[in-house]
Amino acid sequence: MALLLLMPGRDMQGWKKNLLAVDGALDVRVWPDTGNLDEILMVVAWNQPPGSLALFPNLRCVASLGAGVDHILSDPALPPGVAVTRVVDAQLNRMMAEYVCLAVLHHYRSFGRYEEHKRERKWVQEPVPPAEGYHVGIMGMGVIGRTVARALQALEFRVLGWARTPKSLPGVRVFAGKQELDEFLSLSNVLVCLLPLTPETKDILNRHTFSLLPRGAYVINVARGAHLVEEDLLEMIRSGHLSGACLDVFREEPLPPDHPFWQEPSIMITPHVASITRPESVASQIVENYRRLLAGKPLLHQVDPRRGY
Ligand code: NDP
Ligand code: OXD
Repeated sequence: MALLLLMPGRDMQGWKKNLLAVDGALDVRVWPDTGNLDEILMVVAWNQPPGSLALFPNLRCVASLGAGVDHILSDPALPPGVAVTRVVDAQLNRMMAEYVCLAVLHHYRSFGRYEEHKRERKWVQEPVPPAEGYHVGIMGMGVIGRTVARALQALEFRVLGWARTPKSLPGVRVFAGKQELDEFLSLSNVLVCLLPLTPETKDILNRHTFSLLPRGAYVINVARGAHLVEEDLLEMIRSGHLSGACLDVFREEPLPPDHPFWQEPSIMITPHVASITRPESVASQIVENYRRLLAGKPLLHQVDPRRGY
């Protein structure tokens, strides 16, 4: 039986080395050198080619290389009944916390304005909003959202959260479900999207959502491009309702060179790097799941396909 790395565009040989460092006896194969298709029990997938997940008659598990599983659950080639797992990793959480804190501070301390002033050789002191009236609202209070909340709290930001189900977190007011979304939005001076992409959350960052944010609010999308209705963001920035956005994910990646976001001065763009899975950090949980599969034991970090995350 074998484990297949199916992650075109990633350093698959590097991943193989890291998996073998955990267990040198593993049969690890690297796409497209699959060998006998019948022997593939588990696939580690990211950007998998269309149709590829249907090639393995004895496939029992598809493991996402990252925290999100939308690319697997939405793949029509995923055979029914195959388990789907994801990565849960302290390093991944920490990197995301760094990125979001940086983006929030960039907005809070007007660094975008200082870049403009420098271009014009202007010595202008921008006001700093009183901390008590400045709330960072996080959509998605999962493993990563909660780590981000703690990092922002360490900087003494007022943090709000929104999740599907109620939860209590020290010092964070968490709103739950559609019925509490409007109030959450009305209080969020910065809106951070850390939701999984599901049919319920697709397009959630839209004109209506933005219109409920306080005037001058800032949007940070580090989840998935399909959460954001791109033309609505541009419209709300151009009308002055939103002060800008920091975007790490896009409907089309890489972002096409003629995309209007490149021209918008108040949109910060990064190329899906907010947090990156490091093979040396997660190899052991992937190997552990492969062993559990062989032993018929429950898997770590298995997602619920009906819930979508
Ligand atoms: P989790 O599965 O741990 O958490 C998901 C959170 O979203 C939960 O709090 C859940 O609520 C909430 N949620 C799900 N659906 C809804 C809904 N319909 N309404 C309200 N809340 C909802 O995910 P992670 O924290 O690990 O990761 C979040 C996402 O971040 C990933 O799916 C991925 O897309 C993205 N990501 C992006 C990276 C990047 O580099 N840009 C890197 C890593 C992740 P509840 O708690 O009630 O279940
Ligand atoms: C992830 C990502 O989901 O990198 O981990 O986007």
